Amino acid sequence: MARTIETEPLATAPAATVTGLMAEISAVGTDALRGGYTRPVYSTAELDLRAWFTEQAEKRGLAVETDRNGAIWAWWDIPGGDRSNSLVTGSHLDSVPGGGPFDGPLGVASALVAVDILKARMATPPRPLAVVVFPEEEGSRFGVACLGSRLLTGAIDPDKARNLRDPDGSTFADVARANGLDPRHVGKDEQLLGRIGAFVELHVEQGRGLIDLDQPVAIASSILGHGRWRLSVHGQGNHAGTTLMADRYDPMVSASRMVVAVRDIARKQPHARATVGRLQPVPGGTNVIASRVDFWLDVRHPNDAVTAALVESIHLQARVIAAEEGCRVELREESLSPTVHFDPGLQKDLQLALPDAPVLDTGAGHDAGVLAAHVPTAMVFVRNPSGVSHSPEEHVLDEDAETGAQTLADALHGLMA
Ligand code: HGY
Ligand code: MN
Ligand code: MN
Ligand code: MN
Repeated sequence: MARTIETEPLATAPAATVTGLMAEISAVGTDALRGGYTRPVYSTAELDLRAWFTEQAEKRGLAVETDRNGAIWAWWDIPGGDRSNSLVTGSHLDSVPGGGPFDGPLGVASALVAVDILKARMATPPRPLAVVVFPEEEGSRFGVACLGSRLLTGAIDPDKARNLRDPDGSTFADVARANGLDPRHVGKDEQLLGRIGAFVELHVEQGRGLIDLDQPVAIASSILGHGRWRLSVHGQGNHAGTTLMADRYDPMVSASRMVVAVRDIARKQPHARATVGRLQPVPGGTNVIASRVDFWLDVRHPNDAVTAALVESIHLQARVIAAEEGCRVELREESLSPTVHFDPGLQKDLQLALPDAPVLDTGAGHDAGVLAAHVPTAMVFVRNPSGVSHSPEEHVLDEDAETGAQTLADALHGLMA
């Protein structure tokens, strides 16, 4: 895969700017209640952004197709249209609840501008190039992160995917059908996967690495292994006023003790990250002692065996707490992604093109992490001066955004040689 990468001066200025495209994207899906953006897959906001992306791609003469799993592919074809050994870039448009403006959209906007830059340098690409938008990267609606890329690569069983339910109880099959997919056909797409020669995803950095190194862009080395588990704590639902304190089996108290235990157990393990970001009492009345509390655990560590051991310790401690509180606890794995090391050859190519760019790992999952098990994959990160992500404070400076797109264009250009 090693290729020399020469970059030529631009023939003409790029037609669009990342900042301009990001302004258009950021007008969609603002969340007045939480702040930031809330764009679950197939919500009105995400559908609006899909339409926006399709229009932007068609404006650039790209051939737009939606695959069996709902990912959108915008192709810059070579004469004759053979799409083998294609170069693919892109990211996602869905968000976490109250997310920042750049997580996902920056990679999509930068890919469109990179196409502009490359089109200013060449009439047709020596290799087919596609910009992809993967659905449900955040897993915010159906609970499994990177659902679209997992389906494409066969990393999730199609039946399990079809039966995933969103918080309103709609299944992925129902929602997929309502949005033009045939749920019977979701799943691994060998032919499409076989066309991808390399995948390069640009993403806002979701940490402080580039701030501390005072650099605008970085090349990714690896993604921390991570997983999601659902814990359900069962107690005795009852009346808040008539139930004496001594007569309570309150799952909210148990769950609260368990959340603190998660923090205490993770603190003892260097490099571990463990989070409970979502907790749901059932039925959820102010004057009701809950009968059940569901909460979701996100655990990450560079060593997959340590992740498993951490979850085991947390489960053990949860059972001890439940017993002490007269409750019962169940733990169920919802998704698991092993630690991913990106393609060394591709990484070397990028380092040739970007000699000043540091190499950083990341604790955030990405579709690139899923594809990496099947095709040579790399990531480029763009500085985030807030150092914060999955929050409205997430930020990218205009000049860094343009540098990112230029970097992506140069990297893709070099991979075309
Ligand atoms: O959860 C993650 O790490 C990613 O942002 N989906
Ligand atoms: Mn994210
Ligand atoms: Mn993302
Ligand atoms: Mn992600």
